[in-house]
This record gives sequence, structure tokens and C-alpha cells, in this order.
Amino acid sequence: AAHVVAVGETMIMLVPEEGSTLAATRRFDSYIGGAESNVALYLARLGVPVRWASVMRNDPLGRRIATELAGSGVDVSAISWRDVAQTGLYLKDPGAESTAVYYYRQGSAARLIDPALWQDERLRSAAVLHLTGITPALSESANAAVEAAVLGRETGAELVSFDVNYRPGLWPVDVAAPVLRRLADASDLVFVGMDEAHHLWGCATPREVREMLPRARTVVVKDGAVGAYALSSGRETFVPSLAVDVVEPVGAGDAFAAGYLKSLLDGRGEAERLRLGHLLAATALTVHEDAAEPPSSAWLDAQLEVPEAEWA
Ligand code: KDG
Repeated sequence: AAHVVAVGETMIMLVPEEGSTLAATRRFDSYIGGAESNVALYLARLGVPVRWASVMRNDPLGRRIATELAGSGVDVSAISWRDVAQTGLYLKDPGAESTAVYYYRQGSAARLIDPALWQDERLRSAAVLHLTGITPALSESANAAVEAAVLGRETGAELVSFDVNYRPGLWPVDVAAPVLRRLADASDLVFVGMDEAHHLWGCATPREVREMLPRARTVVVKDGAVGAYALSSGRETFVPSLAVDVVEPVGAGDAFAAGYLKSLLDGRGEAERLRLGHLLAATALTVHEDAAEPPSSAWLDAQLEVPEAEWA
């Protein structure tokens, strides 16, 4: 079966109890979160064979991450376990306007990701290899691993999917911009937010983003509540976003990428890929967890049978 491989860092996430803040809370809810494993979770829950790997500290928190992912059907057999470094953490501070994120990941084991990872047969020859712009920010060796996969095409994946995912807490924009541009341009499929492309590369329109990344086969530009564009050579598809009451946006981009990839693997066309992206993003927007339980495949398939003129 066509399978997806995703590699990156997954952390333990702590969020203050409902209604409280980091400055005031006595209790935290804890979850796991990582952009690439969020995508893997959605895909696994939708029945796509998916393997996620990382370099992880073999401690109780690291084992919890692996157990939770495996419990949702993600194959974690290729994790490289270490007895050094730490399991990374991040804290969320929900505010009236937006949620702030604080990272505690400087000593995390994922910094030890390096190009040797790709020697593992289990991570090679995937139908889709999904990576993000978070990993190159972790360390020199993690950056080298992403470069080997994306620029060097060392894993033999049929399609390299790259979510730009610029995280300002990890590196300054002037350092990140050229690195992320080079990686995105060399990928087959790119996900990027319109805001993000503006901030990184000064792009004002989806078409300018497309021109910024001429070698990528397809560039998917997400424009928040407006909609998403898929720009391939000479072809442009736009599907408007769904109207939802947003609880918290963290993780919605990962849900979108998973929906897009699921439709792509099912052989669906561009509009339906964007549509499934929006449908999954809508579920992520309404919870504090980074990865929400998606609606059933049957319900999602039924949504895709609705004629495009009636999508809302
Ligand atoms: O896309 C959501 C991720 O940002 C979140 O789950 C945590 O991986 C994470 C990161 O590095 O911010």
C-alpha cells in the first residue's frame, strides 16, 4: 500500500486548565504535539499507512509520545531511541486574541536528528515523505538531514511534501527565509500560509509565492479564513475556507496538510484535496489539542460527494 513517512520532533505540550493562563494556573492538561506527528496522526486515523520517526530520549515522556502515536495507528518502529538529551516540552498560554507558545526544547533529543537517519530502510521509498521547516531550525545536523532528503533526494520517496511552518520562536526571519525558500523550492508539494510567505519572502499574492518557488510542482497557499489556493504549472485552484468558531489555531495547518495528502493518495483532484484540507482544519480549530479526532472517513467521503457549487 502507498505509505507516508514523516520525520520531525514531537514534544509534550502543557496547557493551563480551561479558562486559566500560564501566570495563574495550578493545573495543566498535557498532550503530545509536533507538526509532523500531527499530520501522521490524522492520516493514521483516516486509515492511511503512515510511519513517523525521530530521535527520542528513552524516558517516560518520550515513551508516552511513542505509545500515544502507536495507539492511534502510527507506525513508530523506526524511532531512534537514545539515553542522552531530553524530551522537549512546550507550554501554551491561551489569550483573548491569540495563543502564545513557549518552547523548552534546547536540549531535546530531536536535535540529534542527522542524515544517517535515511539509511534506515523503513524510512526509504515512501509514496510521500512529509517534512517541515521546523526540523532545519533544530540543529545543524537536523538541517543537514532535511537537506539530504529534499535537496539531495536521498530517501527515494516518490513525492516530497514540505510544510514551511516558520516558527519565530526557533530562529530569526532573516536566517530562516533563505533556508526555507531553498527547501520549499526543491520540494514537490509545498504548504505555506499567505501571512507566512509575506513575512518570510515579502510575497503579496499567491501568484507571487508561486513565482518565488518556481521548481516546486505544486504550491498550496493557505489564506486563513479566506481559503486555499493550489498553484501548479499554469493551473490555479481556489477553495474557500469553512466558517468555524475558532478555539485555537495551533495545529490547523497540520490537519490541512493531512487532508490534502489523504485526498491526493486517494487519487482525487485538486479542488477535493483542498476541500478535505479545510474539512480537517475545521476540526483542529475547535480544540486546544494540536491534533483533534477527525470526523469519520464515511462522513468526510460524503462531504466530498457534495457538488462543488454547494461547498460552504
Ligand atoms: O503545527 C503545530 C506545531 O507547531 C505544534 O504541534 C508544535 O511542532 C510544534 C512546534 O515546533 O511548534
